[in-house]
Amino acid sequence: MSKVAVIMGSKSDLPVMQDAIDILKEFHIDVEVDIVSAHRTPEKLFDFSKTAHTRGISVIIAGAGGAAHLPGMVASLSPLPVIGVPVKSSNSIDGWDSVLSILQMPGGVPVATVALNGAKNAGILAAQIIGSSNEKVLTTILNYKESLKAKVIESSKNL
Ligand code: RP5
Repeated sequence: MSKVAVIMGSKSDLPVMQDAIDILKEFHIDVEVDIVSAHRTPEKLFDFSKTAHTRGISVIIAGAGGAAHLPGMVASLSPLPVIGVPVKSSNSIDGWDSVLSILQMPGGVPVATVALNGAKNAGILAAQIIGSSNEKVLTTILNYKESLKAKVIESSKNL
């Protein structure tokens, strides 16, 4: 079964990144969680990125704030799809620094960037990537979409 790695630059990113972990667990997808700092543990970043695809991981979700180099550097080293989560951290000016650091990648090295603090969508996107070649996960996503629709229909009934 495919696994998703959820990594973040600091433990302080965990309250935001927990949304990705929670939705992946709700979808019954295996998750590996770790702290990998581009600036404080560059050797760990290198080792993680070079070996992730050899350990059954299919998608990497990487969250960081401020001068958020983690997702881009992981994408530069790993053959796996990388989803970047810009985090509005304590050292972020207003969140735009995190967004642009992750979003504005050079040609050839994509990072699929979600909204500021958008870890839940990162988890859903990772599941959709796995679901494109896994019938069971695809069914889970279809059911999730149905549940979103049912919630809206239910709330409009109760107005
Ligand atoms: C970034 O700096 C981390 O991803 C985090 O968002 C931010 C602040 O880190 P701490 O100082 O809280 O460890 O590299």
